[in-house]
Amino acid sequence: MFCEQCEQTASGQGCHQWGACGKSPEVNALQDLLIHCLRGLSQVALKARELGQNTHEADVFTCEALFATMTNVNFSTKSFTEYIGHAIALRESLKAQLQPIEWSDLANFTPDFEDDLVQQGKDIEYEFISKSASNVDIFSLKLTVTYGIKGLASYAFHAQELGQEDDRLYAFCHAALAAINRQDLSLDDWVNLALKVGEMNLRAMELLDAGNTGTYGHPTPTVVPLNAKKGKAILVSGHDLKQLGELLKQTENTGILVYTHGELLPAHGYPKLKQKYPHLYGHYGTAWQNQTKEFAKFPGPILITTNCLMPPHESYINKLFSVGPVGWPGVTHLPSPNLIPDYSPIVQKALEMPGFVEDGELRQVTTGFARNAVLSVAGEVIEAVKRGDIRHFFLVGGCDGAKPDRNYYTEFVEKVPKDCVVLTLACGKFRFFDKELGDIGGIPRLMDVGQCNDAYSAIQIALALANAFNVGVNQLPLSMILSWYEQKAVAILLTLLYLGIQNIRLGPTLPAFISPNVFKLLSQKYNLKAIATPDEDLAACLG
Ligand code: SF4
Ligand code: SF3
Repeated sequence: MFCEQCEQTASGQGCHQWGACGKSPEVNALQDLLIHCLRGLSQVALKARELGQNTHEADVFTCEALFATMTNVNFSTKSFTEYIGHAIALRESLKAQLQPIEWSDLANFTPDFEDDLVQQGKDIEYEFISKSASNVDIFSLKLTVTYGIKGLASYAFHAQELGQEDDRLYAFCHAALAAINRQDLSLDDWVNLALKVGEMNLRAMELLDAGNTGTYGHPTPTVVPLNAKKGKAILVSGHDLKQLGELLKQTENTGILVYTHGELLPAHGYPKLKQKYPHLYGHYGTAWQNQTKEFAKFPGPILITTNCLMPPHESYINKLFSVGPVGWPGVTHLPSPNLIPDYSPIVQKALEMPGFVEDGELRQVTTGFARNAVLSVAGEVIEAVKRGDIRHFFLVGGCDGAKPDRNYYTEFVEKVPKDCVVLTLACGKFRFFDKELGDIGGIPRLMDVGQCNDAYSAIQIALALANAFNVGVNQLPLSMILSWYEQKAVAILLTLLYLGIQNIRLGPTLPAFISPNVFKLLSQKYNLKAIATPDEDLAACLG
């Protein structure tokens, strides 16, 4: 197998024997086969779109299928076999609606479902690598585009669940997928395509922001209990607000309390989730890599809506449920007809399980500092900067992970001087989210902007500040200290580069799929750098 799409890739070079995430070579081969089939589907969908044919089913399916291939989402051979079958069926159904056309080999490729699909996936993977690897830099950019598209597709998938869609996004996903096999594009073309992924990802995050705020209201600063409350309980993990909202609706008046886990913490900031459903009680646990301990202890069923799912232990697998693109053999998957699963098996499980037998010691944290909340105090923030009370802003955001070198981010936040403000987002914040950093004249020194996709909100805050000070974003007293792990972070990084944001510090290690030349190019153009030590980086940012 060959996979180097995430930060924990084996030895920082690529997973070859078995995924460090727990992905088997079989699943990896089926994912590669699925991507290959999606490229063929993309060619046909592009043509169909050009001829005015409705491609909506193929559009949404492409996003979901790409999402399923992201790190820590789906580990089920059965699920990928079904996705492959569906990709071919959708492609053929689109073709059938068009006049006869001479299709390419890619658009005609159909795996032999009677034969070993895993071996066919391995053959496809070998062919792709051997055709592309002769030019290391172009290969690097092809992978960057592929991984960025996966992140973009995941956000587009969530946005459409909330009724927000843009045909340009779907058309771009198909165009980029169809381009991956092209041999005629130059290095510059590939760099531009990677930046285009960033541009389109900004649109995807904008749509998702519109979906989230349009459906659940603008987040407001909200105190969230971190302790347990006596009673039956359900835990919801992942990123999907729509599925959390549906589960809350279906658990109303059952007496069951619902807890968020991981990237769903910011859900508490949305008025139409927290205020509408008082049984959305609190947040349980920390970042994804601690789930094997945290899930084992949780006394109720657990719903996984997206990444990051780790290989479940036998001790708790039977209380896990998955929806959407998520899958693990042996975990109960709830089908989603019209995007809304029937959550009664989870309710039933919660009622059977003990729940929390006593209240835990009160601990809490505040979330909900999305763009509306921050910009509502923009005047005070600007005055505080002008008076010199606030010297600098740090956006310390991104993914968490198990490696000890991620302690950099905790140490960085601890060492941020008292006259500086830290904005944070995504699951990396769990290293420091409950630290009491105090405030500067009533403005909190640590503000949780939200999930990884709320990078959109952070961008809007930065643009508004730049506008207020009449400078460009790069001239603001703002430094971005980012941590990456999976492909959503790749998409967000490409968005920031597309926006021309300079001086980003990236860690804990640089992506294995970025070749030295491509990194050199990005550092020359954007001054993108690897993190050093918290002291060195702080000194450089404040200097
Ligand atoms: Fe390895 Fe990451 Fe790929 Fe998993 S997703 S196989 S850990 S590179
Ligand atoms: Fe975290 Fe997986 Fe990336 Fe949404 S939940 S940021 S790692």
